[in-house]
Amino acid sequence: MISNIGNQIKSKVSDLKSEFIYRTELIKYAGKVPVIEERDRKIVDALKTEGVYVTSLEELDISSTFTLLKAASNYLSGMLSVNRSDRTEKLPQIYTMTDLPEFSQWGKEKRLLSIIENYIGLPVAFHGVHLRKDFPNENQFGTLLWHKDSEDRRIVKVIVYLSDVEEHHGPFEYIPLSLTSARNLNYSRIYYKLWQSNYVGINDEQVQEIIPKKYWKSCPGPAGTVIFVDTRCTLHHGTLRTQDRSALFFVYTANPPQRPELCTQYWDDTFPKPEVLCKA
Ligand SMILES: O=C(O)CCC(=O)C(=O)O
Ligand SMILES: [Fe+2]
Repeated sequence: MISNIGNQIKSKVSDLKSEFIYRTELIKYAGKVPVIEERDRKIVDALKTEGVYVTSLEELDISSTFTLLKAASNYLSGMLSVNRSDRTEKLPQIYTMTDLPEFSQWGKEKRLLSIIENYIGLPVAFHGVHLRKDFPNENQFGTLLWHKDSEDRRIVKVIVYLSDVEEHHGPFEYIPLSLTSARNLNYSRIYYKLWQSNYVGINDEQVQEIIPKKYWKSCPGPAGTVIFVDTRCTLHHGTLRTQDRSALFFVYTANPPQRPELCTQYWDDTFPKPEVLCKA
């Protein structure tokens, strides 16, 4: 009992220490973030106020986009078109593309890194990229449940839709930061429910009790839609779908992140690598 309390105190002290170091680093680094173009400022501002910014590959105009899309469509054609598993919960098909230069070069484009560094406020780490196909499901589980990611204090995911995403393809959906920020009463109510779920996530009905559906923001869009989102601070999920959805997920945190052990999944063998996909 006493040793349990002792451990809790130790862990609290260590949390406070790491929070203090984080805040000090933020202040030290404040004047050192890279200069960004005026047109990119709105992405950083939206991440701070809304938690999300939706744009397109065309608007972003990154030079290696063509190479990225060509490689992505090549590998996509080798992925399952249907998930024939007998399970009632059809898991997404996820491939780790991080070792392939066509993917990682896009993810490491200086302009992208600068935008993300301005938002995170510290030197950033690009952890990797997943190519992901999500299948129809009838019930919410996994990332179909509302949740917050936990790799770091701020996490940026850049999601690129590779197919048109309408309501029935299950778009990414989120709740604007202002409705769940620490200053809002909803914050602790949501937090309590997430805690009760053991941080696995909560379903639509549970969220609706706190934040009416009319405030939820769904992000449908044609292939090439790009979503910048802080998945740590923003309550989010993928919506239930009746048709497949394909997308790329690029992942960034501060370097080093708060929980590096959770970031290895973006480059290690947690998910298969594309060698197993037959090239078209
Ligand atoms: O499937 C989605 O749209 C959301 C996935 C998700 O929760 C994430 O990448 O953090
Ligand atoms: Fe997530």
